[in-house]
Amino acid sequence: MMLFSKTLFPEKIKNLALLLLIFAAISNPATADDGYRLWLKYERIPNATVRASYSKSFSFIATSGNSDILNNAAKELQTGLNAMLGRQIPIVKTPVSNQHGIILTMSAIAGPGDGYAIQMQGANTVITASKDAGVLYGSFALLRHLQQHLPLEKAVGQSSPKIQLRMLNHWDNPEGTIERGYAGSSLWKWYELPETVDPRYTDYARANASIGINGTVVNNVNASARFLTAEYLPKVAALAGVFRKYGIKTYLSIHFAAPKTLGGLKTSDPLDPEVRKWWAEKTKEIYRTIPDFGGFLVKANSEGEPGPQDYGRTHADGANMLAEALAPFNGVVIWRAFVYKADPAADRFKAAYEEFAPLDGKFAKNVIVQVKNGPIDFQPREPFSPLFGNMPGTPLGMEFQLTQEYMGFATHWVYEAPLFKECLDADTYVNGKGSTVARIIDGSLHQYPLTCIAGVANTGSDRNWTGHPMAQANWYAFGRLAWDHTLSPEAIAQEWTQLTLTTESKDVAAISDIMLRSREIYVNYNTPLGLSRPWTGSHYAPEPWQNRSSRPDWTAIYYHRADTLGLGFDRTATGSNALQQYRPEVRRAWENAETCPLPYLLWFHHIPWAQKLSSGRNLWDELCHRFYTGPDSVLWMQKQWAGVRASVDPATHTDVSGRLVKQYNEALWWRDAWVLYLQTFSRKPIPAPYPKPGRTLDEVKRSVNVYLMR
Ligand code: GCV
Repeated sequence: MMLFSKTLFPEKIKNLALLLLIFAAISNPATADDGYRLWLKYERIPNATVRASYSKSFSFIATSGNSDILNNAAKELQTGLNAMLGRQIPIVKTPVSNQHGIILTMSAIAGPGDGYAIQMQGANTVITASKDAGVLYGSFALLRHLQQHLPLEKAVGQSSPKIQLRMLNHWDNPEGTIERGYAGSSLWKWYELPETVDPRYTDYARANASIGINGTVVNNVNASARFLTAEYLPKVAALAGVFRKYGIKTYLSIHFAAPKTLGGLKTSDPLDPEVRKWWAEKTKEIYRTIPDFGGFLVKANSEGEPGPQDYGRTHADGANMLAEALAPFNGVVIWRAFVYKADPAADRFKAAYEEFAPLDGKFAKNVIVQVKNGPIDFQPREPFSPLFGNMPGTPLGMEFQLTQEYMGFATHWVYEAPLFKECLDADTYVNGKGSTVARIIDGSLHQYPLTCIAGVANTGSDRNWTGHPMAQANWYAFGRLAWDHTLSPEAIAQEWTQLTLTTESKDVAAISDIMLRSREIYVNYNTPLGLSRPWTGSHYAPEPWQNRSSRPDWTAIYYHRADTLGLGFDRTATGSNALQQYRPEVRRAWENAETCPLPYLLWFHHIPWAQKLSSGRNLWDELCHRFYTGPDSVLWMQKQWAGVRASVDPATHTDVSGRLVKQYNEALWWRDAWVLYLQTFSRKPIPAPYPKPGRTLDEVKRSVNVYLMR
């Protein structure tokens, strides 16, 4: 097709239009931004004074050591500084006299593990750490500082991670799909590996190292035994070869029944000597292939996965068998506590505690029990898991979910740092006031010898890594909080925005404002007041009416318990008594329906429709208020986002604007589904000033059915 037809555009106008197009393209180089560079953009610093002051300080990068990690630290500084300052800065072995530069050096510093110190010695900037990985983290910290155009002297300081193992868990399958992945297919090209090593793996490692992540589990917890084969281990080794140069260890999820399915044994019983031998041999083989292999992540006796209970053994028996095989190599077992039996009379909320709390102290030294933040499954809001605080003799690791399985996939903009932080700051009261979840998982409360935090990755093969451009912030925030859980979601949002979108201060404030409110907005139209799981298989389309499944806890009605009297799950002493699993101080805060904070109300109480809440509204009116405020707030997000158009890359701006339009339509979909369905029980009118939904319940159900069609 011709761009300009002759009849419509006379020659002169055509030339003028072409000139304008070319001018637009030249003056707007930012259109080239496809999100691939994440927060490592290193844009040229626009302010000449700032540039000049940095330039004076950075004439060279000196590194005397010679490890891959140190070399990568120097290389990253060079790449970043060259781009930000618009000049070439050499990497040298010894500092250049009469010039100012960066010196990377290793020497013992105070503080644990991977920490670093940034100091000014004379006019040189010195990054020191006990380990080369610390120097790498310090280098990224300096680059982060400079990307925000902050005064160099303010970079001085020391920082150490509060948690030892800071990991991503990938739910990636051997055929390239990702369970609950919304950003394309797996990053790992298993078919091409090990011969072809995609340069993207290096960028993945850089991104992780830049936020302090030091471990990655490359395959799904619903694990294929294939990863343990002689065919796959070299593929995993090729990835590990890239990651280790950035201080990242590689781990595998294992299939507990592998001795049978892969090894041809008659059993996978963890107490069987042949089975133990099989794992010991397999582990040796793994370490021969990947000498710094991190260990195993295990989902056992959960959602159909095999495990020790298949043989009448306990989780501890299973974990300890693997721990024994890994111990000679300093490997660890990360054993998941995400379990719930198919007991129709049980409250799924209580399941993990019931199975694991009695096993406290029975796990081997190199086992960590990994607990999801809440007792059910990564809902938009959950109370903290009651396991935190109840296993003082067993290192408990945290599992957060970055991929938005229950939070609108890659369509809805939900900044998750407030969710992470809400859980980390929750007080378990296990050793009195101030016994926060954060202090449990960082080991300071129970002196755990091993500490771990994991995020279920939201990355995929999409060019921008995370599908929704703003979901990059969740990966970023996870890493930053894993390093230092005292950081505020606000500080992280501002930092990420400056690194990724714009340094224009009023727009940084506007974007951070959207981010900070986004999770609550989503909760309002999706699961307000402590509702949960109003969906089935899709984990996306609203189905609060869904009442049929092979087991009751896979229906929506199991969770919300709507009836003509009211709504919510009674977990007090008159109901399932799940509250009993918490300390009295926590219980007291939640057990009284009059005083229970509204965000948790329906998690713990069945509330009559007409009951007056602390907000002054009755339950029905409060629900409607939230369901209607949710979509209205998405309109606010749209408006706020439109206001930052001038300072955000146009392609990113357009992309996010489009997603916000869809988010609004789907927020209305959610609102209408819930309100119309619950109205069949409450039999109350939609309160003023809100309009009645413009569709019937049947129409919403039909639209959901269409969504669910294969
Ligand atoms: C990997 C939820 C998800 C599953 C996931 C499981 C788990 O049930 O829907 O896809 O399986 O959690 O965490 O093991």
